[in-house]
Order: sequence, then C-alpha cells, then structure tokens
Amino acid sequence: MSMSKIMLALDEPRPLEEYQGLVAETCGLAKGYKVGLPLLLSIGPRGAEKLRRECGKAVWVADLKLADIEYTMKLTVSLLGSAFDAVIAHAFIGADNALQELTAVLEDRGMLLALVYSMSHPGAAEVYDKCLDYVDRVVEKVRPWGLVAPATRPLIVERAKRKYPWAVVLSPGIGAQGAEPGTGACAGAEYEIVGRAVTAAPNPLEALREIIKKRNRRLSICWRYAEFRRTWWP
Ligand code: BMP
Repeated sequence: MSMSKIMLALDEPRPLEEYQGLVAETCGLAKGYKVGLPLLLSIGPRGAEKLRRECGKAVWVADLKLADIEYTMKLTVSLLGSAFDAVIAHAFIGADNALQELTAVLEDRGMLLALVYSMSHPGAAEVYDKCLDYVDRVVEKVRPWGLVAPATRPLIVERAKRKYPWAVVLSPGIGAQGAEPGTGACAGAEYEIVGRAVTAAPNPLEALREIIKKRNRRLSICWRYAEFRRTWWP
C-alpha cells in the first residue's frame, strides 16, 4: 500500500497574494497543488507561475479537464506557461487524434498527463462508472502518468490501482463532498485531493493538519486490517 499525500485544490478566484500566503504556509504539508479553471482564468498562467514559486518542491497540476480534438487541446496547453508538472484531461475522448497527441505535446513541454478515470459526484455513476471498461481501453493505450478516481467511491480507486499499479492515482471528494480523509489513500491513491475543507476553513493550516491527522489514523487502521488479512487469509 502506498504512502499517501495531500494535494490541495485551489479553485475559488481570490487575490493572488492570498493564495501565495496559503501556498507558502502549507508547503511541505501539502505535497501537491491542483489549480482549477476558475482560479487559472482569474490569475492567468503568469499568476500560476508566481504561485508555484511559493512551493517549487510540490507537484503542480493544471486541472483543465480537457475534452477536445487534438488541435484545440494543443493550442490550450501551449498557453500554460511553466507553472505545471501535469495536466488533467478526460479519458472518454479516446486516444487517436486526441489523447495520444496530447501526451506527445505535453512531453515536449516537460509535462505529464493525468486522465479522469471516474468522477466524485453522484452523476458520475450515470455514465462514467458504466463505461469503465471502455475507459480502461483508453488508459491502456495512452498509459498516462496519473488517474483521477473518486474517494467518494473507493471501489473505483481500488480498481484503478489494481489495474494500473504504475499510475499515480489522485483522489478527490475528501471533506466538502463527504469522503473521510484516508478513504482514497486506503483504497490505494497516492494523492488525496482536498479543496474547500482547507481553503474555506477559517484557519486553513489548522484544517490541513487536522485532515492529515485523520488520514493517518484511518491509514493505520486499514494497513493493520490489510496485514491481518494477509497473515490469516493468505
Ligand atoms: P473540494 O474538496 O472542495 O470538493 O474540491 C475537489 C476538487 O477536485 C475540485 O477542484 C474539483 O474540481 C476536483 N474534482 C472533483 O471534485 N471530482 C472529480 O471527480 C474530479 C475533480 O478534479
């Protein structure tokens, strides 16, 4: 089972200086930052570069949730600047003339691709979860660096990790969407994505520390359980 890390989701448009303070204060406790479209549209790629300077050692992900033809996606990522290590795209658009070309253009720019495996909101059960076999074919073809899978439905995180042990699994849904800290990690996710539970808290640093404590508590229980099962039901 992997050692899990927290990735902070920064979405709400606020003054850049406010986020610079938040990133500086959480750097080290948070091992990654995911910048959502609302914030990226508000601070722009140059703002994102400034934000990154507050915590260069973290993994920075642009959550663009791309779902377009090759041509348009290439244009989009060409405007990203140098703030990001990885970009998120939807898997359902398929590999040919889409994700394969996106992977290549990201590689040229020194970035990695993360694909949405399924989503954390209830509506994802209507389509995404029903198509996982198809999504699997795309993942096998594209072999992305990362997969986004919902902590709100940990069985899907388990499925992603079981099928693709080489992929870095990013798991949203902790806190504001109801999943308990550690749920994604216990299912095998490398990163648990946490947004509002930290960013909207009166004291974000304290909230982050509390989430890490809860995550560690849950992890130690699920690890002990896994060890118990391994020992007694080999
Ligand atoms: P919050 O913890 O505030 O609910 O934020 C979750 C973050 O993860 C948001 O940036 C959201 O866009 C993203 N996300 C999600 O919630 N569910 C998904 O399935 C995929 C996501 O990227």
